[in-house]
Amino acid sequence: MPVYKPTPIPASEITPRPLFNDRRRFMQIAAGASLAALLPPSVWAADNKLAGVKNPAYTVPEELTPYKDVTSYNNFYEFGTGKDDPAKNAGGLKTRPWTVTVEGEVKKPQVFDLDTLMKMAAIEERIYRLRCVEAWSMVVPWLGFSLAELIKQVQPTGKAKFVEFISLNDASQMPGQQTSVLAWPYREGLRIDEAMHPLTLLTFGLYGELLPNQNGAPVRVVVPWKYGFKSAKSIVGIRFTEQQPVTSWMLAGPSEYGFYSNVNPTVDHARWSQAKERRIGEFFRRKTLMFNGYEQEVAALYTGMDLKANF
Ligand SMILES: Nc1nc2c(c(=O)[nH]1)N[C@H]1C(S)=C(S)[C@@H](COP(=O)(O)O)O[C@H]1N2
Ligand SMILES: [Mo]
Repeated sequence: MPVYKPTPIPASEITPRPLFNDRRRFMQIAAGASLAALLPPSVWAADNKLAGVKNPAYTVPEELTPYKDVTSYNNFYEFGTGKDDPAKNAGGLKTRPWTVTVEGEVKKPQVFDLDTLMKMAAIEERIYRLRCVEAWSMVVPWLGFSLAELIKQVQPTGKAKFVEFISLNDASQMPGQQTSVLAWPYREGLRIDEAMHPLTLLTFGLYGELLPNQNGAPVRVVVPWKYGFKSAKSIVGIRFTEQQPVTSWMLAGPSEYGFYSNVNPTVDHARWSQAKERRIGEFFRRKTLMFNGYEQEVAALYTGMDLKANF
């Protein structure tokens, strides 16, 4: 499977981190003053901003999780297993140039470069809950468009029953890949109707800017009714298959991480209850909602299915 191995990148080519990662905080500091006037042109050009039109159909009534928490408390095992490892270790990830290879059971297989991909449809801002299998959750203003836009363009064949997502495999940039804590590359998958569901977001940014590396730059999926690990980061491949893909987490713990992994307060994880969760920044735990609160939208995908057996 050498297809996704990128050419090694010399350290000299690694883009420096932008000077102002926390744009909101900077705006507060600059309150009243014109931001552009305060910044030399080179710094302004290095800004990672990404515009998205708010889509009022996709929002939740809860408060947003602060930017600082969204970008400093992460799971991204390619950069280490600690929650603060991705923010510490992902700074050097080279996210341009970047391509996503779309292949398998499609009439129009294609290698998209990132810029082409980002222009495929209008970027929207959607506020989604994301709940980790470890019973914490966040509310994040993501930027992207429905993955369905891409799927329609490549035209799946009649045999395409599943979609597999393959993350970057490059131990020279991803120190966590020097250990075998997971089977690399990180692989995830969805049934094709789940992948086509309008909620499934091909995601390029959050909080008005391009994805920080620790959140899966330059492109990831966000599947808000499933446990967080289904939302694969730093994707380089999307493959359409007839057979259900075997994911990295299924290999790591077949009894603990199923293919579906829908958020479900009535089906416990093998080692802990899933009935409640802690919203990052809150003290009291809240009840976990069926399908993470997206029951109205997605329950029909699972009509007649035993969700205990298909965990
Ligand atoms: N490639 C890759 N994608 C990944 C992971 C990972 O380790 N590697 N972790 C997953 C898990 S367990 C969660 S909860 C979410 C976290 O996304 P966030 O850091 O943007 O909140 O990313 C998911 N995507
Ligand atoms: Mo997670």
